[in-house]
Amino acid sequence: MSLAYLALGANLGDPVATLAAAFTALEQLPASTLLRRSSLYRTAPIGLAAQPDFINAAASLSTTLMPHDLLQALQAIEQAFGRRRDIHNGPRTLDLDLLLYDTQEITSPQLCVPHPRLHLRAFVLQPLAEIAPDLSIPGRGSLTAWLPAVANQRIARL
Ligand code: PH2
Ligand code: MG
Ligand code: MG
Repeated sequence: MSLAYLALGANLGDPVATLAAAFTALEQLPASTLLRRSSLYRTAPIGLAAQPDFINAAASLSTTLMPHDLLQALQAIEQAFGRRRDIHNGPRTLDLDLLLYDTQEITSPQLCVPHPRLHLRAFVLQPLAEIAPDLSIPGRGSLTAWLPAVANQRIARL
């Protein structure tokens, strides 16, 4: 069994309903158990400012899926929610990112774990800290140590 952490995000359509439905889809992943889900957070868009606020959340999963198989399963859920080819950092109906997989460091064309920007984003750090306050990020140290650096990024728990 491995322990994986995921980020959920949406800013098109009805993002609150989408994230609720996405959690249900995560509960139904094969060979996996959804362990924890964070609250939902309304967050300022990062990267491309001229788009709606995002709703973000985090989840933890115990799974026997290998990282690339888990990634494929997450992408299948994104597709089922109508995800189209994206503008980089642009608006999306549902984004499911694999943040961490045990303590593995993975760099492949499809997948980078830990997610290379997770420690720079309040919309990832804060939901993650809610469900795993003692988490450490391989190569980057304690999760909560990164929170002060993103205190200027707008985020509000719903
Ligand atoms: N996702 C992005 C780019 N910018 N900003 C917020 N607030 N939340 C996101 O999930 C997000 C973003 C690309 O995946
Ligand atoms: Mg993504
Ligand atoms: Mg993303």
